[in-house]
Amino acid sequence: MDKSSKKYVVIILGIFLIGLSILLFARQVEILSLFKFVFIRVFGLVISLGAAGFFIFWIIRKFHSLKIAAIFSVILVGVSFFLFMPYAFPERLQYPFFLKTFGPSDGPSLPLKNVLTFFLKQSNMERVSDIARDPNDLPPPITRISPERVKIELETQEVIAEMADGVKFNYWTFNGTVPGPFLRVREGDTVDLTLKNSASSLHHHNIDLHAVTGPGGGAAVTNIAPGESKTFTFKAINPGLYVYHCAHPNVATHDAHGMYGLILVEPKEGLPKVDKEFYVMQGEFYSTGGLGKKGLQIFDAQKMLDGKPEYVVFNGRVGGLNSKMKAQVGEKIRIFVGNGGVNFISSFHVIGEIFDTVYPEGSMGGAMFKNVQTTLVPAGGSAIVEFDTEVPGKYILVDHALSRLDRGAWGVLELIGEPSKDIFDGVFDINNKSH
Ligand SMILES: [Cu+2]
Repeated sequence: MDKSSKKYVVIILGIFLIGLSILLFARQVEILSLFKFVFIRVFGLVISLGAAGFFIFWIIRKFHSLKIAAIFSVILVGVSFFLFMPYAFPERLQYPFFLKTFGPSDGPSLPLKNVLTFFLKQSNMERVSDIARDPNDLPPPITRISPERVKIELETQEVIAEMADGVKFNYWTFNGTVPGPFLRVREGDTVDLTLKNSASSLHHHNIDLHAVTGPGGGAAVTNIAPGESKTFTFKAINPGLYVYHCAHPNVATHDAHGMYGLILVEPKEGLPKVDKEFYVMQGEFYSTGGLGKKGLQIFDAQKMLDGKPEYVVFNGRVGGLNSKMKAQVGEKIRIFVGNGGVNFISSFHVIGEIFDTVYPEGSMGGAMFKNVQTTLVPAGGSAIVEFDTEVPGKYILVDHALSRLDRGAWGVLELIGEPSKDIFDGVFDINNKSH
């Protein structure tokens, strides 16, 4: 190898090593990992075309003039770029790049401008210490006997909070928690709902309440840019437990960031009295980093399309219900259960309890189920379960598609009181911490 050939080899090797170092570094820094797909493709393209051009130039130069060799090389590189560049660069500046989908509206890509703004401003973005809505946080039963005009105000907020220890997510929320507030109205009420989008948001939002009869469940008339607010009015004509969620395109992307909650339309005659009510909502979260990967996680649209969440949790985070659900033995319990999805159906079950009554799919006025072990909560649906409590101890709420426990889909209800040895008697294994 002559001296000039050695020089070229060193230059090409150098470029290769620099590229490799950037790639390895990019894996550690989230913002750079956004560009790894583009970077790999463009880097590969430039290297291969450059090498091909140089090779053709070298071959032709051996038998022809410098001028002909140069012209042929430029033609080759030009034609190659013409053919390959449309595939190497994204059509629109969206993240993730190259994602092609066929929904009724925009796909799950996020505007690249918002992604970059997020990373530039994320240090100033609001931090929420506990993203989980307290399962005890719901309004008391409605006691009035006539319909009224009710005002509801909600604010869409984009925040950063922990999914698990050290695992951070950019949540999009109603009022800064997942799920959003539990809304409670009476059948026949007329509701003026005002939705405000926080000025610090990076995305448009809206609200679709399944309790609404009308276009988009309200979504069609509540699209709001950051800083805007809109009001619309609906009459709650059907009793039931309904999901509300953001339905701004891409709907699945907004829901998979945590934008959902429940609205109860109590029947005219009210619900039977219970001693304690809880508010629990399941949801899935899709991150590029695998289960348990620490740091600020990037939303993974491909995993969402594939239905492969990293986290399946109750009330927005791993352990979102823990140490919060307590009742006395003898109390009658009602749990309002919702499922924000976006892909899974929940097989809701409380280990060690039997649901005395289930309002299947949150329906009211029809047949109720009695003595149920596990009930289905569809994506974008609900269920109400009621049960008497007889035996003290820890009762674990699960999605009985049990591998989801390891992704976070469990919570603990603690019953405090005197043992009822006629119903349950035995010696606990002191090494087993699950009771
Ligand atoms: Cu939204």
